[in-house]
Amino acid sequence: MAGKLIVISNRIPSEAAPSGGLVFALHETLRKTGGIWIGSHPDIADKPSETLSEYGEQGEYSRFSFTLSQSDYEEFYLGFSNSVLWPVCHRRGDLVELNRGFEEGYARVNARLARQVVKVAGPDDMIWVHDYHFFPLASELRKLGYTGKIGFFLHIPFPALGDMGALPRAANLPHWLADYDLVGLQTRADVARCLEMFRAESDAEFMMDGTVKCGSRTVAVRSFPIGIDVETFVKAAQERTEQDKLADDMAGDLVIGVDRLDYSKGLPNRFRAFGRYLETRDERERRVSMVQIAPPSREEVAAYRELRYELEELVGRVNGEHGEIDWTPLRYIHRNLDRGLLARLYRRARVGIVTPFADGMNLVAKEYIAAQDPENPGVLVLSHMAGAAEDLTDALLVNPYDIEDMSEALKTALAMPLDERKRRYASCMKKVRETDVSNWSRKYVQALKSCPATLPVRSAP
Ligand code: GDG
Repeated sequence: MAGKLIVISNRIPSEAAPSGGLVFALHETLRKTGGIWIGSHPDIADKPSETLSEYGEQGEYSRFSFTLSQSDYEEFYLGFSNSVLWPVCHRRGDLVELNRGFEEGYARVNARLARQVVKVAGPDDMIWVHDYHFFPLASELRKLGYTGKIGFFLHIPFPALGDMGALPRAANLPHWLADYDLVGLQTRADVARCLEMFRAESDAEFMMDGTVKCGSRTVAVRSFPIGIDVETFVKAAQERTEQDKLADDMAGDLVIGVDRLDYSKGLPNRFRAFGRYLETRDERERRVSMVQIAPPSREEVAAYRELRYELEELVGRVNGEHGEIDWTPLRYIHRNLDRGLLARLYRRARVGIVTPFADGMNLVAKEYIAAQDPENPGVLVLSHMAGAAEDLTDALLVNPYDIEDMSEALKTALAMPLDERKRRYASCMKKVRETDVSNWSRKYVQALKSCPATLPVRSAP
């Protein structure tokens, strides 16, 4: 590559060797190519600077951060990103909170970030922007005359045209996206929704090579299904520590769920389905317990707080109705657990349950598969609405709105014979390996590199 790679994401790890899927993959990519990683500083500043600052340990590549003020945090991060774009992309228009301040904050932070980025980016560099916090960043960079290649990757679902109606008029997704050279999405279904959006634009033309021409700009829209760092996870799941004796002591079979506490993840219906399963099971069968790890997330947003109360009530109800003196069927942990322990819990669990209403990919589904013992694997029960269902077609696919369907799938999974479990595991594991996160970043960077250069501005002045 002639120039350097510049990665921009909301979060940036401060440590020299970060662990964990996406962060690890971006770190490895940058280590190989050299370049810059830019992300927001965790501290709030009174007056955000116009220039980036060095952040954390500098190694084979540079790390820079930008700071947010309190109003940036409230309007750009909690507001427009997480109370407008997140619900719209996850089909929850009812949870959208519109507020002119949110729009202004989003525009202000993106415009300032573009001014900061052009100070470190040259025309031969490639900029790779991550996620919904930065949809308009390419437009802002183009306004400043930046002519280099800019790619975007959306980690969450691309919204349906109908759901975009809940966005304020200032949110001009087609024009924001046309200023990128490559728009990467998780699944083929996301690509179809994105193209449908462009089809509704009067100035968009569809080219023979699959790209979309908008004014003088040409943008490619392709899917790049993300995955996990498979080998590290396989190893972590096999390790044993003193602490794990606890997991072995848990009587009966285990069903595991691991999700940030987010309304897109379908947790209340999952708990109801487990309650329904307990109601219908034969008392003489082995006891089955569900462990749900749900670390806190975005608690400053009202919808997240309300979900927490709803879950606490449901856990109480399920345990009250079905628990015994010596058995708590539903164990709910509202804390962040160690990653190694998670991997080992996945391996111990007969069933992994992942039931979002909408999810860009869902890495937990892939982690559960990677953690299994190939000789005696557990079964993944997976919502057909998670992006991962496009890859993992041999999981037990369920409808997350259908409590009975999920409860029956739990029963099927728990009773599944070994040969069928092995067959389904082998098929899913093949996909998990194919989409390993290092392949994902390599393929994306390669595709961005091969995009032909087009004019930097959308339309002639
Ligand atoms: C977004 C998209 C897309 C969870 N609890 C703990 C913990 N986790 C880890 C999991 C997994 C990660 O967090 C969650 O990743 P997901 O993919 O499931 O979901 P989002 O956070 O919503 O991520 C999603 C992803 O971006 C990547 O593109 O797949 O669709 O929404 O790795 O294991 N990790 C630790 N303790 C916990 O308690 N250590």
